[in-house]
Amino acid sequence: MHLHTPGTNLSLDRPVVMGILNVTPDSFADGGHFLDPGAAIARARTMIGEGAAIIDIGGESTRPGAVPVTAEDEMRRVVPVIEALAGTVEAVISVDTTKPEVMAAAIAAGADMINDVNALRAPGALDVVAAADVAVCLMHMQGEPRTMQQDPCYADVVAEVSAFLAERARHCVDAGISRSRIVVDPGFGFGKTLAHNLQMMRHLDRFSSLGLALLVGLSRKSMIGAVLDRPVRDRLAGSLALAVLAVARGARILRVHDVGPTVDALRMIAAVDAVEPSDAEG
Ligand code: YH5
Repeated sequence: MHLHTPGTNLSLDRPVVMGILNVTPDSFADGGHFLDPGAAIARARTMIGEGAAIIDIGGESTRPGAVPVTAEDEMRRVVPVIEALAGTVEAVISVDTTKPEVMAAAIAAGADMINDVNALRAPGALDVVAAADVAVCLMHMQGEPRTMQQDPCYADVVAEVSAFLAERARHCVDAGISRSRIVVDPGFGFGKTLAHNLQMMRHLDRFSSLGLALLVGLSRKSMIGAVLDRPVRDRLAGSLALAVLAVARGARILRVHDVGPTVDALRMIAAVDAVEPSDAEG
C-alpha cells in the first residue's frame, strides 16, 4: 500500500511514524503570541533525523476545552514553517487543520497532506482538497472539541465510527480524490470515553479492513493516563504498548510525540517480520 502526495508516493508496506509539531503559543516556553518559526523548524528536523516519515504541523489546539483560533492566526503560525520545510526535507509535510482557508494557504505553501480532525465536514473543505493533489486524513470526532468529552454516547462505537469513516471516504472519492490519497483515523479521545477508546483499540482491525491507510493518534493521550494513573510526561511506555498493538492490528501511520522510541519499536517488529522461516515452518 502507498500514500499518494504531490511530493512522493510514500510506501506504507512498513508502518511509518508521523511526528507531532505543535505551533501554538501554549506549546512555547515564553507563552507569547510571536512564535519563532526557527524553533519549530529545528524540532521538525530533529524528528526527521529520528526517522519520522511525516511531520504534522498544527496551529489550532483541538484538545478538549481548547479556545478556537481564527484562520488568520492559524495561517500566521503554520505557513512560515511549511515554507521552510517544503522542498528542503524528505518527509511528507502534513497540516493539522479543520479550516478550508488554512488548508488552501497550507497547500499553496507546499503542504503534501491535510490532517483534518473534522473529516472535511467544514463547508468548502472537501473542494479545497479535491482541487489539489494532496493526501488527506479523515478523522472521526463526536461533537466538537470544546464539549466532546461531556457525554460521549454510542450504541456500538466500532460500527458507528467505521460507518462514518467509510461515508466520509465515499464523499472524497465522489469529489475526485483517489483512494490512494485517503487516510482514515478513528480519533482516539475525540468524543469517546475510556471504554470507547479501549473498544476501538481491541477491534482496530475493523478499521484497517476498510482498505484505506489507517492512522492512529494514541501518543500520551488521556486513555493512558486513566489506565496507568500517570501524568502526561510519564506516558511513553503506555504509548509504545498501544503503538505496537495498533501496528499488529493493521495501523500504517502512528502519530506520535516521541519519534525516536517509536521508530525503535517499529524496527524491532520489522526484524521479527523479516527473519527467515525456521525448519519447522518450512
Ligand atoms: C489524532 O488522534 N490528535 S490533537 C490529548 C493528549 C495528548 C495528545 C495529554 N490531532 C489527533 O494529540 N489528528 C490530535 O493528552 C490528531 N489523529 C489525528 N489524525 C490531540 C493530541 C493529544 C490530546
